[in-house]
Amino acid sequence: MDKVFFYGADVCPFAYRVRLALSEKKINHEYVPVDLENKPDWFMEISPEGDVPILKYGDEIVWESNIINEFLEDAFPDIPLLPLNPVERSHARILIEYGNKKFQPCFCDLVFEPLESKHEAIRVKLHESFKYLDQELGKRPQGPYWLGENISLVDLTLYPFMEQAPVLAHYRDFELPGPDSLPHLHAWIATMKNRPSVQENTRDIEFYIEAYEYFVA
Ligand SMILES: N[C@@H](CCC(=O)N[C@@H](CS)C(=O)NCC(=O)O)C(=O)O
Repeated sequence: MDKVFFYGADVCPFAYRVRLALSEKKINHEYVPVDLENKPDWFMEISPEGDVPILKYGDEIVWESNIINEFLEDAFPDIPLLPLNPVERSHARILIEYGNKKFQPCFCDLVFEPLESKHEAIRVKLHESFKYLDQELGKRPQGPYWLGENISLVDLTLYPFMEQAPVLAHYRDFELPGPDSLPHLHAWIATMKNRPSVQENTRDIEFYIEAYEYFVA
């Protein structure tokens, strides 16, 4: 089998998606942490956008967190993280698409927007997005994961931002509403926190607060 190298950074929520997939699929790999504040030349040579995460499979490079996770799904199908039924697969991808195109850009806008005068409008949008996720999850009462009893790429795509959300309270005055307001989301977050893949890779909020200084500067 071709050797798998994973280039990431513990602070990066996109890299976290891939760490979770590697762990869930029990893929033997070598993790190479990259210092984002001082990216080495060898890394810039292999990373098309200068971003983590990057996966090296044999001599080939794969990039973009969700594309990497889909690649892992194709190359290592033994422990699946997408449903086998094509319709259910497409529905999973619609949720992933929402996470990528609506929820996560809003989260990142709040992190990266330097003008305080613009923060309130983004906070409102982000609250709406968390509410939308909670309502969507509520329509899937079978649980405990997004697609039912099995963890999937949907969980892995969204969870890293849940773990890092308290950073927004520290830097951007954004409080994640509690279980009264987001009951389904909080129940799912609690389930994820117990997952061995999360426990192997989780970092505490103090770590994120310090590491995010680089992003919010
Ligand atoms: N769309 C990319 C986003 C990756 C991304 O933004 N990575 C950040 C770290 S979280 C990065 O490497 N930034 C380069 C830098 O900080 O110079 C993905 O999903 O993989």
